[in-house]
Amino acid sequence: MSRNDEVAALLEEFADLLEATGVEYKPTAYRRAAENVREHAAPVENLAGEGEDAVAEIDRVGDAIAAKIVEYVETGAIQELEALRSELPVDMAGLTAVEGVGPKTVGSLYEALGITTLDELEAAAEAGDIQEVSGFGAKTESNILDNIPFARESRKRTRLGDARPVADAALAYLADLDAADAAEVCGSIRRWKETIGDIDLLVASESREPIVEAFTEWPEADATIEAGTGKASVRASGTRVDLRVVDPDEFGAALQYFTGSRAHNVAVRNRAIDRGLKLNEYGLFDVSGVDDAALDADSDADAEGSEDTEDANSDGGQRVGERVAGATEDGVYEALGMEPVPPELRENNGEVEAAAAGTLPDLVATDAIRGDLHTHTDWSDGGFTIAEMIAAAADRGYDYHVVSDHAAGPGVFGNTGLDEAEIAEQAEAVAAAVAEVDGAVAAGAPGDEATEGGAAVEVFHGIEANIDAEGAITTADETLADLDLVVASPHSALGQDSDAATERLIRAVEHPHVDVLGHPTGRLINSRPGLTPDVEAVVEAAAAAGTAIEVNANPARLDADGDAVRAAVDAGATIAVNTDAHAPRELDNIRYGVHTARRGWAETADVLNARSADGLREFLAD
Ligand code: DGT
Ligand code: CA
Ligand code: CA
Ligand code: ZN
Repeated sequence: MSRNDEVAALLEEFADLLEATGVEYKPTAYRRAAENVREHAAPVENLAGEGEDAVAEIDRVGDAIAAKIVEYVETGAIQELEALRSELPVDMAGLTAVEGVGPKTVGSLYEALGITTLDELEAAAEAGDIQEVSGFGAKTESNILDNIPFARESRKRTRLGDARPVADAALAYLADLDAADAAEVCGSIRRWKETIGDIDLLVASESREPIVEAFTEWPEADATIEAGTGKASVRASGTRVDLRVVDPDEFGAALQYFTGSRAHNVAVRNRAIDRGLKLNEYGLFDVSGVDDAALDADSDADAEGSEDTEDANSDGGQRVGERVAGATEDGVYEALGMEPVPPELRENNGEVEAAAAGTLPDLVATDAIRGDLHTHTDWSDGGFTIAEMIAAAADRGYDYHVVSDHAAGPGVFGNTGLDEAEIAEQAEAVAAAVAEVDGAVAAGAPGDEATEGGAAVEVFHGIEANIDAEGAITTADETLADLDLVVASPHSALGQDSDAATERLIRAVEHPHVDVLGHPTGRLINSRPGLTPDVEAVVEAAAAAGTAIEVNANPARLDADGDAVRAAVDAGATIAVNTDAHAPRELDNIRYGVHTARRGWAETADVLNARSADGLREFLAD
């Protein structure tokens, strides 16, 4: 965690506690300041060294917050925050993991009933104490009770977006060690699953001890869980990180094995057996000349403890027969007559057969993305100006960028959403920002001079409109018609039943002005289940209507998920991968969306924003 991240987290905690104690407006100010501190290029401790005025130079950081930041950097604590913490000694993260429970509810329930933990919340709800608190009713109480198991369950697995940066940091550290020949992440994180149980890392090296020792000394590790011969586990950022060190000539086989999934591995291993081969974490072996007794001695490659047999002389027959592959992972697949299988597909959902037939999809890659179709600015709930967001898109070398702030409507907080007059006003502001930002041009006619060289980012004015509970779009048609692009998303009534959700989303994708269905279910990973529509029916309607299905790349959402993308691609629908960025740095989240689309077998040709600006225009014109 950088110092800026650390201060931002404190300001966010501050905001939650203020909100819990019933303070108005201030929490929003603290959250916006947090966002800007996190994003700020200069280290906050340097600014603090220069004094409060320097800190207050950060956008949306006023004098009061600047003073608190200086206090923190100088003393290691903020008095007022400490006081709030002792006034409200609650497990905020645990309690707010329950859908429908926000900081304010946490504050009220602490004051009335002294609830500080999830267990206490559950006990109080079961005892019927919550419905007695003013402002709460029997309905709220039963909702809380219903949502507690999900909240508890969800806190066991780490979201990909939280784990991936930890894995990347560990990988960079290990790859840099002199004794490491090669290093890779494996397990569910290499498959880009939306949540992960633990992080798995693999290193190839002739000398295991120095690698294991260096790993336990990794500065970002909070504790060592265990350390043995050739393997170790540490805890970092609340997640378990497993390391295995293997011989370089066995690295490919180990990588294939430890990437999983188990179901994929079973299918691949069966293919090996059919060909008189034996596949395990040590290699691929030709066992046609080996007698059955030797094979039976270790036939269960899955046996618990088999990993401990590392010495070639006491490997219990794991390295039996003639080695035909194992140094590289591609070599393992090729020796089995298969195309190498991209990790995202390894769930035994047809990829083994496709790889054998040579028909694996040409998956979309992150560098194929040419622009973001769903981004926010400070005109709604984003933290940055239109010009700042356009400049960030230009910096990334995108061909185009869509400004799509929230329209007013159900589920959009307070007055953060734009009404029709404000949308018209914003059109002028977008034009002004385009004129101001170097390397930006207005979304022009095809063949626009500035875009021909490919250097400029074409800016489209869009909107994120709201789909109400019945599937109507809550912004006027005339306004929608004037916009370059309309993303329509559900933000309210996310607990409605499946039939209603299906009808709602079908009606939305069939709306003539809707171009993209944004975060179709509205789920938040580990915190809100979201809508549960009949996915096939929705994607078929989208394909027929020419409306794209969004993969929202915000790692809290990843919505549509891989399974829904697969259904959409099978139905012939178009996919859009968007970050929904509220800050420049969030444009980087695009990779989470792309890898989710890959889990859904999406090819480059399926993805709307992998097309040229002209291709995008053509889609929008239809
Ligand atoms: P996770 O951590 O729960 O998100 O899921 P994974 O897939 O990362 O599972 P993990 O960490 O238990 O093991 C990593 C990979 O190693 C797993 O995907 C497949 C492989 N593996 C581990 N143990 C076994 C086993 O007993 N049998 C088989 N076939 N594969 C295993
Ligand atoms: Ca794992
Ligand atoms: Ca593991
Ligand atoms: Zn949204």
